[in-house]
Amino acid sequence: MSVIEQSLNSAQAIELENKYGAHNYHPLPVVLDRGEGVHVWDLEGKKYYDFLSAYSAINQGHCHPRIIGALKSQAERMTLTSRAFYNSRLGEFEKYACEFFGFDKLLPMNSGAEAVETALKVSRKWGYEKKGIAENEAVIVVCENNFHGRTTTVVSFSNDPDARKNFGPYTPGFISIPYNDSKALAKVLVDVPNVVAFLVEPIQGEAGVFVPNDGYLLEASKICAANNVLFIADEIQTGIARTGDMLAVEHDGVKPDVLILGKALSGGAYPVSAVLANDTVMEVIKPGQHGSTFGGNPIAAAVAMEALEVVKDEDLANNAKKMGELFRSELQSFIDQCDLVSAVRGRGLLNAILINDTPDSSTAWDICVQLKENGLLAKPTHGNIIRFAPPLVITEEQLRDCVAIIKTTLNQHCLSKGLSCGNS
Ligand code: IF1
Repeated sequence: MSVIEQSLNSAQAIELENKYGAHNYHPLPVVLDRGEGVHVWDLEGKKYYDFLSAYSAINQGHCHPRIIGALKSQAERMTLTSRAFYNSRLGEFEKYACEFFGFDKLLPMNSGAEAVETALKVSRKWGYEKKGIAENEAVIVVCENNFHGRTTTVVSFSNDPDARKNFGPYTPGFISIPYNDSKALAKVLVDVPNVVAFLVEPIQGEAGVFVPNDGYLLEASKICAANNVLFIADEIQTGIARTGDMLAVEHDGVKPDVLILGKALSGGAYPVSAVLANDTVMEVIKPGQHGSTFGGNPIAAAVAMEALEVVKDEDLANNAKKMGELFRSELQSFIDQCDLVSAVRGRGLLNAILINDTPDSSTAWDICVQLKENGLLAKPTHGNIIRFAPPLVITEEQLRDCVAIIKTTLNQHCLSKGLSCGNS
């Protein structure tokens, strides 16, 4: 019997992962086996609302028929050629995505971190060959509390001890400034020579869904332009309609010099990431200077085109905007009467609540375990923050059902702790 057909129960599946898998995660105790739309089922057949969407990779909903159809038909035709040869889908995808986002060129990769690394390399090379920075002197400005992936260069500029500690020696050439502070950006570009780029998340997801002030991204992009510094937007988590616009930078009317995409670029059906830029930047990359075995493979191209088409056809950005407004207003009225939760924040369907307890408390975790019991899956980030990010295909009826589950769960927790809470 093939491994896939083995019928495990959840406890057995968890035991296998604990015994044979590296312990680089601490998952919620649930074993997911099937997904469709906003729902997932565990091995015992229990149904849940998915309020994490695989960290915003499943914006189009689990197993979207059009995306799976594209995956299947391409997989039966040609899976991988390497870039030693052309393939029949890549050019079509590159054209489609460049026109979709308004750039001259696209460099295809696989994981988000690979795309971030690609953007860093292209920016450095542009700095040496176009801006005239002395070799090995390029500096890239990043924001405190950033999350851009887990490769050793990327964690070199993280200030999260868990992400960074004992992974040195670290890659030099990065300087951190406070997030949401355009004056700090202006100052660092005066004080620090050789800056080639500014890398920023339009909303800081992992840090706890920190939404910057309106106008911050626009101000930052103007400061970069005035100093001949590339503005790099990491839209791996905030992009592809998650925040109510196709790209989160659109909220400020910003067009980045370098755009990084991943996650929902494929609808979560296949690892696809990409860096987009205009010719003046992308032309610094010549044959043999960058690449990857799977980067730009025919399946990735076919799946990503269909995934983007679905976002457009189903108007997911507008649904995210509307459902997000409903979600935050519903929770705000509840929070106003609840001691347990101090705030709800976010944009579109990237939201989070702040639990009124210390980050090292187990309160947020305990609430997520209770949410699971009540049929909704979410995960804490940084201890006392719970991120809520359902697939963007969620209907108003489903969203109201989920708000009711969240309110009931918070009430249950309040009751168990003798706290006063909102109406149910
Ligand atoms: C984990 C976080 C989210 C990202 C941004 C690049 C990447 C990510 C803005 C790298 C990836 C994932 C990674 C995953 C959990 C998740 C995450 F909690 F880590 F930070 F979403 F917030 N830029 N985020 O959010 O993309 O290489 O993973 O494809 O590593 O635990 P990747």
